[in-house]
Amino acid sequence: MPGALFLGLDLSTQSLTAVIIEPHAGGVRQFSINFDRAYPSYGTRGGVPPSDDPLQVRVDPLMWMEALDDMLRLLQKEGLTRRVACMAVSAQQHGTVYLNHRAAAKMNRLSPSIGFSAGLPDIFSRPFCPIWMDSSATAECREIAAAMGGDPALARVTGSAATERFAGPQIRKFWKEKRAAYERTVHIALISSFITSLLIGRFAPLDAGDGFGANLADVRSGAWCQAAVAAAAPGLMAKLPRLRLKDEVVGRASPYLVQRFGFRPEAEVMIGSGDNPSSLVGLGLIGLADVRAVSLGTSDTVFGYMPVLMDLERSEGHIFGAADGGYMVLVCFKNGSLARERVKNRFGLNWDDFSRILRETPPGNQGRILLPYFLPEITPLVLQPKVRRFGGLAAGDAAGSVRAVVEAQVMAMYLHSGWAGPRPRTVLATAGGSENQDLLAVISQVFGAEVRTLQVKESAALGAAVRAAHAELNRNDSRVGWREIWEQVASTGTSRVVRPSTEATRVYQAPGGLIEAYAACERFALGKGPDPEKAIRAFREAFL
Ligand code: XUL
Repeated sequence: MPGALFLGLDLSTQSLTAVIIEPHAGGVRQFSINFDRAYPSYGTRGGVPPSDDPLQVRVDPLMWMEALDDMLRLLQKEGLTRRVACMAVSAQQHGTVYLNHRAAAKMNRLSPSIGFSAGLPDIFSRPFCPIWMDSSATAECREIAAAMGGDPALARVTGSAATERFAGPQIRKFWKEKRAAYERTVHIALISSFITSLLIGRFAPLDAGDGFGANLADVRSGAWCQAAVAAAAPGLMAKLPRLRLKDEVVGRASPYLVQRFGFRPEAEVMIGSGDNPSSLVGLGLIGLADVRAVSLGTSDTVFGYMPVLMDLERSEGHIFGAADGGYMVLVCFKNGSLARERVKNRFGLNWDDFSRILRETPPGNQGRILLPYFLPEITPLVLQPKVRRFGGLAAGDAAGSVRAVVEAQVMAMYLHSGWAGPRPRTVLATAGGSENQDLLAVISQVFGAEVRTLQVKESAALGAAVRAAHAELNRNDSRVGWREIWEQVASTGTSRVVRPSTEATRVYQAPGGLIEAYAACERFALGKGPDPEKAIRAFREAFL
């Protein structure tokens, strides 16, 4: 179809973003809806409703459905929907959506005169969906790990040790606490397969990019693991979506999409995926094992492509599927942009002040260290939020705190991604925080690597659009490679390159450097090591 467009929709924690690409013509169009601003009646802050229990983070799926409706309307108004040849969903990972016996039929026969949320208010067996920020399933993690012979054994099979935010432990908690509602559940989707289901009007399968992040699948065979599924909850296998190892088209635009928003009935829908696996595509990393990505969004993540499945017995980090049937490695930090924002707001700064401070303060922060656990942390696992200061960092020291929060985040990325393969020479930075050149400078100094950003910052939505284009351009077995398609449609160019400084990197990485002192602070906070002040003194003696 001449002038065909490819649509990527990314439902993240705080917003819904659409990216539209037109191969050959070049150019990317982008639209975004921020949940807090657009839907005040849900009372969200940063996309989630406030909760008395910091471990519980649950979101009303009707808000996501309102946003989907509004976004598709907007695209229709712009005259874009009728030109879409294929579309794909990317979504925040791990969140589970619980659907009842009415869901399939109602999705299928939704009247085009009303929106998703007004037409489908009663398809849920659980009104709120636990999302990736929920850390409340620790007891269930322990039970599942025990049933599977311990965390190393579970990680060898499913790619991850038992993880609070993953579907297996979350579903187990639901089964334990709300048995009748669990019995009423006929289908448990992840958010990516749920939104895809809304587009095709029936339950969609789940891809391995998102599906492996559940503690339920066997990452070698690519199928649900009977033992892990049984360890989560009885009768669960029948409620799970079909799992698919690589990208594939899962259906066409539903009659609802055609009539309400003007999509063509032939418009195809690609399998959905998580935001990180989608970013892997959007950054052009499929097939490249020596580049790592750092995504600076609500969560901070470090991830990269992994061609061959390697040693899986770890207690941290994850292995997910990649769009080409290969694998990706990922480490996730919950105290990402929200922690940077807390420090900025606490001192009444704006982002320009924040950047200026990063520029004007020395690498190593003169040995002042902060552990930024404003929220419960995922890596390392810290369930009780608590900000700790070391090396004489005063609570009222604005400049010291700005540098300390960023250094802590980046040193944690460095320390906890060492298992994921050789250290990268290039890091691609993406998502909101990658706009900040001075934050990129810290990444480049700590990693001792060149940091690049691409012009399009929304790599997850872009990746979804590229996945849609890949499906269309590979119709009739034409075998157009991922890299080729990415270069055609998405490589709108590097916007920035930050090169490391050997001297600054030495401050972090040399023996006795700040990374060692930071690691000592972490061990101390986790109850696994002595008071770190000695390590900090040693750092000061060597580097100040
Ligand atoms: C990854 C993770 C987060 C969410 C954020 O494992 O939990 O990065 O995907 O949207």
